[in-house]
Amino acid sequence: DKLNKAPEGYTFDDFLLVPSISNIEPKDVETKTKVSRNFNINIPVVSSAMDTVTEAEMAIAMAQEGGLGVIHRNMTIKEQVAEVKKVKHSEDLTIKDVITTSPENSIYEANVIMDMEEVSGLPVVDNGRVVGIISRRDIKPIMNSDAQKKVREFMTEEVVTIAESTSPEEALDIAYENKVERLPVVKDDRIVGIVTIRDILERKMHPNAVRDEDGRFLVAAATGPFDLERAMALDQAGADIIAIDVAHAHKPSIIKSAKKMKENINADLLVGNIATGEAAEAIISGADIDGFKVGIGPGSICTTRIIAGVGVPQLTAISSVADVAKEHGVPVIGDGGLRYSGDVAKAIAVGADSVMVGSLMAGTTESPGEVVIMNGRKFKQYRGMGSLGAMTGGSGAGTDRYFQEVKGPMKHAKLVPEGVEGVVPFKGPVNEVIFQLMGGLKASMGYCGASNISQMWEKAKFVRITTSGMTESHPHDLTITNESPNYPTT
Ligand code: RVP
Repeated sequence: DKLNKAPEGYTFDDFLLVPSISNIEPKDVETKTKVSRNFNINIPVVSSAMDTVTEAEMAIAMAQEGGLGVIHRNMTIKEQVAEVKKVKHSEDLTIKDVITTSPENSIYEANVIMDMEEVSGLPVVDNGRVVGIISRRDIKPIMNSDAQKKVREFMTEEVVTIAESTSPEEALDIAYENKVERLPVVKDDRIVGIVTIRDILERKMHPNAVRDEDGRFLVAAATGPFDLERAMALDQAGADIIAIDVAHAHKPSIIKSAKKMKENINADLLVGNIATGEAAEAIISGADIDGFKVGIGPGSICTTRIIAGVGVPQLTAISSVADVAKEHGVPVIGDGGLRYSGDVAKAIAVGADSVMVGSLMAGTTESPGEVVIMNGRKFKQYRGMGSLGAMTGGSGAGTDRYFQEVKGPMKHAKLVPEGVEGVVPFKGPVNEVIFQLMGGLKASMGYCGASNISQMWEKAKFVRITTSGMTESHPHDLTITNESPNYPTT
């Protein structure tokens, strides 16, 4: 009887979206969405809190593209706080630890400083006051003849400076008007930093970027289910969203802990992972949370469904949670199992506000780790947080993610992994991967007649398919000779 009553569970390959009447062009589609109660992102993609996926570099790239990165927690609190701060301060226009030279230094010394610090100009500072500026352009012609002479003799004395309150636009105007590349920032006659045109222009190159009220990139960070100390430190460091990161969040002890965390932080709080409407119901009624992460076992590196025999196929899981969450205005992130842009479209169509991707972002330039070459092809490491490597490396975050007891030193711990370790093909920079993913999603929304995410929830219709339907869907009856950027064959 238990089996007769069992519901069916479906995933990405069990359905296709049905094309419907549409006057929507992909280029006109709006992909803005809620990632948590109080934060919007411009593309519905979040990178996983995994030690081979998201540290500061990935989080910056995701925010620049309009998505979000969740900094993993397989490191000390101090290290994770530093990663959050790197993201928050990555675009600070004023470089505070400004490198300077003195008027009494030799040209040779000034040149060494520029080489070592990789800058092309230096403010000349005497007792904290800017008395000049010297650039590579000034130095180059005299390096052979006058290297021993003093900076004082060759520096430009008329220095254009700005105040701390100068806006990026004003700074750009001032720099152009005066034909200078860098502007020392001065307060009470003393140098407190420097702004370069290059930094201002770089900022303008990402029109889709997601920022907080102060113009800084949005960033999220993971904490353990009971790690209030970490949550509070991340909150203090400026994380906009904190994600409780655990393999099974439907537990009274975790709901209690989430309630307490929420009361102690300003950031939004995401709770996950869950895979059922009942879990969503229980968590919402026990804690005032700001978002759910859905997915038990769909991850490409995950073995939970095999080792524990537990899970819910991902489309059914998203749909079950979204039905409950939507009634309470709680956004849902569909986490894991996405391989193609079509999967992103299906996850959203069934009710997700956004998706979380591990494998799709692992192997990019911005993911942690080095490129390795095997059989002439480039790869990067990708591993589950429940894999032996991740559980015994870093701060051992994987052990409490999977409720494993560790007695004594980690290296002697007996662990039951729920994930594997491997490599994925090197994919180049995040922006290229995102371009393809969003191109596919927008195409899908065009086919479905949806001009934004909430229309996708309302309008998209599914057709149930068979294995032969899926076989027909993939390229067939040819040997692919030219790999597409959005359809990898290895
Ligand atoms: P995927 O994108 O399919 O690679 O899945 C990534 C997701 O898998 C993560 O966001 C996380 O929810 C889950 N994960 C991470 N580690 C493990 C594991 O070791 N089982 N699973």
